Amino acid sequence: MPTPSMEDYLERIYKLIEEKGYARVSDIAEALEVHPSSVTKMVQKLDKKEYLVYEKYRGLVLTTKGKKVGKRLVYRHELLEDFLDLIGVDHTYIYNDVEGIEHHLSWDAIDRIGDVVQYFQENRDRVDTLKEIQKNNA
Ligand SMILES: [Mn+2]
Repeated sequence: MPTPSMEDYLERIYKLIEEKGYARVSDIAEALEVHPSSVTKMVQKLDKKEYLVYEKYRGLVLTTKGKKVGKRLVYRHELLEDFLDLIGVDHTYIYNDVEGIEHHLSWDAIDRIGDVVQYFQENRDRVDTLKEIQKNNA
């Protein structure tokens, strides 16, 4: 099981590769707001754990295991953003809230939240009903 910090890196690397086709140490450092030397250290650790293959001058490539985990982590982040959005959380809080909770939920909880998101997405009247409750509670 990757640590929260490893998860942040894998999530970011997966997204960078998805968006740009590659992930350089400098890109990762910028995206995570950390020093490039920290990135190099973590990338070596992820290499040792077989999430990626890192060659100093050729960059890094996710392994099958790294891709699988990265994809799941990006999905988890996006699902939690959708969830907080659906339940009406102010957009200015959503990103930081997700960063705060994403590493601390079981995959069971993630899947159950997935059910709730589906429940609302399948019938937008349900969102209106929730908004009605929230209006009365405000
Ligand atoms: Mn995240």
